[in-house]
Amino acid sequence: MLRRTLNLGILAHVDAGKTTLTERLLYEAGVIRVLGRVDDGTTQTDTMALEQERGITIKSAVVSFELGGVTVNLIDTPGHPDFIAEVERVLGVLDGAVLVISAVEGVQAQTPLLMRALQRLQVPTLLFVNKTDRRGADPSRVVEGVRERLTPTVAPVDSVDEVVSALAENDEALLAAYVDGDGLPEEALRRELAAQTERASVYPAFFGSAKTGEGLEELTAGIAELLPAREGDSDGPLSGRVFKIERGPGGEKVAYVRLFSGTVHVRDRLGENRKITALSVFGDGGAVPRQEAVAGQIAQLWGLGDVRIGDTIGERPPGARHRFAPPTLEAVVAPLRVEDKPALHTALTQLEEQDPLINLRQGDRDELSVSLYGEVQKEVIEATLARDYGVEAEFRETTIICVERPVASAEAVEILNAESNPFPATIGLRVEPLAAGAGVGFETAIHSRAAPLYLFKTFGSFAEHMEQFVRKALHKGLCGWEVTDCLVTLTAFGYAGADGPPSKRGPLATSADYRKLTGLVLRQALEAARTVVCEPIHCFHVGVPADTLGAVLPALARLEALPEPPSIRGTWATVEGEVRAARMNELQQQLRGLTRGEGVVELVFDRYEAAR
Ligand SMILES: Nc1nc2c(ncn2[C@@H]2O[C@H](COP(=O)(O)OP(=O)(O)OP(=O)(O)O)[C@@H](O)[C@H]2O)c(=O)[nH]1
Ligand SMILES: [Mg+2]
Repeated sequence: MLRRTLNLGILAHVDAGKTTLTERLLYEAGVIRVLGRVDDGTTQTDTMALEQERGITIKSAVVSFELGGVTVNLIDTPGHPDFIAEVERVLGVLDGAVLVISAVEGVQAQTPLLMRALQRLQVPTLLFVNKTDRRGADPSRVVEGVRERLTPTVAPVDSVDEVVSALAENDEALLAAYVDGDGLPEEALRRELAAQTERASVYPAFFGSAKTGEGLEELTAGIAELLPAREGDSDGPLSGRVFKIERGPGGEKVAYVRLFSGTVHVRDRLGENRKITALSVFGDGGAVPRQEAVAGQIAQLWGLGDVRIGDTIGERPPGARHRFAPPTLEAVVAPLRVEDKPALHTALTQLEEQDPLINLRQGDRDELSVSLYGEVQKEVIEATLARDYGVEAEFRETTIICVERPVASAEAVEILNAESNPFPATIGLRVEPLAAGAGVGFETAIHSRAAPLYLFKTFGSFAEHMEQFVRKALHKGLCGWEVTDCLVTLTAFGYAGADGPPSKRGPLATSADYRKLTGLVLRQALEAARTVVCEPIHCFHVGVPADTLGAVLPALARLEALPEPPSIRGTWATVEGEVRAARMNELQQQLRGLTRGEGVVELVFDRYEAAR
């Protein structure tokens, strides 16, 4: 029998109460008899020892409960910005989301970032204003903040007028009917609310406390009525996405896959070195061993050898992907004992499978380095190496990762048989600067007949390979940094003997020839265009005891941070502004010293800017 599934992400700024809410939903659904607490390290989703000790979520985790004939897979995500990559991977597998906002703190640094991602991907989303039991909770002020900073179409469900006015933003006829007539029947209003929520054009808001359970009944009803549970096409072509990888107790790899279409069975082959040896499906409270998993479900698969996070199973799933800014820091990792070097390499390789953005690389002097979002992530990797792999390692000083942007447009061509061209092919590439933050685009301006079909079969596959070669070549720009924010166009292409009779053909270029020639030509184009090195700039939000402001503000000035005027509420002051990533570490350290350890700082990447 087929059941409908709702894959539901819980997202929020750090500490807003995602894990507590997840626990509460499981409790209300009868999956657990005793309510665990984050502060005691007893929740269902913060299961890693490190999560329990620190009281923060580090990895996304899946749990499941039944709600009116629908299997709801809840994905609890971390809120700390150092673990934003976990959120990024989860975004691609959701049918819906709950964005949690604290009723005391309101919209926080990470909230708009998450909301923008949900909006861009058009994920149907409910807002949950949590912690209404706490002193200082002010739900209507929070709704105002949401309206100003997140979306004008927030619909607080406890106010019919506000719901109607949010719905009317997208449907004027509705407002007319409401104002002219005797109001709308509640049933019609609910249907319209569900329809607009599914289109992500309106965002219903609920209020309550994950801690006390207040308001949970309404939220649960909202999840059941307003979010779209799906019944996928299990007879369709296989299509799924790997969004999480973990190691089982015996060190074996477990891949979490969301299936969008089709069915997988135990013993299915999903490619070379990839035979499913066992699988579990989320449902009935947790992951249950099964023989098959179908469209809509989340399954754990064993036996997929070299699988990596983000991999596609079968056909590429529908929908766009969202990428947050990549890590802006890097650090060299070295073992304390020299003989641990191979073990360190193995351990980091495994951690990279679970988090490719750490981008493990071996430097000039055989040093291993990784990319990082921040200090907490660094501490977590260090602790994981020691605990799970028995490798004591230390991180050298953290440095920033810059990018390069082309300054002007330029084109370069290497013609077949020219003296400067060691490869039996012709390639021309044009590089044009794009707006900051646009990323890399690739186009081909050549005729499809020019493609070397002896190698790539179709024009599409040829273009895909050329794009890969270009992207690879862009990894290292003129100053050694990744080149970004540019459009690269393939303007000329040819290979030996493309036109002549077979007997007259010279050596045919190999795939490796095309790759190397792409690198050569791209470099020439970049040299002509010139590049500028850009460094990461972060927004900071600092909270300090008001009596320390006199020391904090001059310190910010010394760090070249650009603070806005502080705002003071009672004994607490907050300051926002910008700081170069290169000075983030000092900012965090100095703040601790200047505020008796009470100061808190949040940093969110904002943009790259020409380095000074
Ligand atoms: N008073 C009150 N406290 C809450 C509520 N929800 C969560 N908390 C507390 O807030 C703190 C953070 O809760 P978590 O559930 O860990 O928050 P989180 O969003 O999962 O945090 P991260 O996963 O680290 O981003 C804990 O001390 C909780 O006990 C609530 O509704 N009321
Ligand atoms: Mg949590």
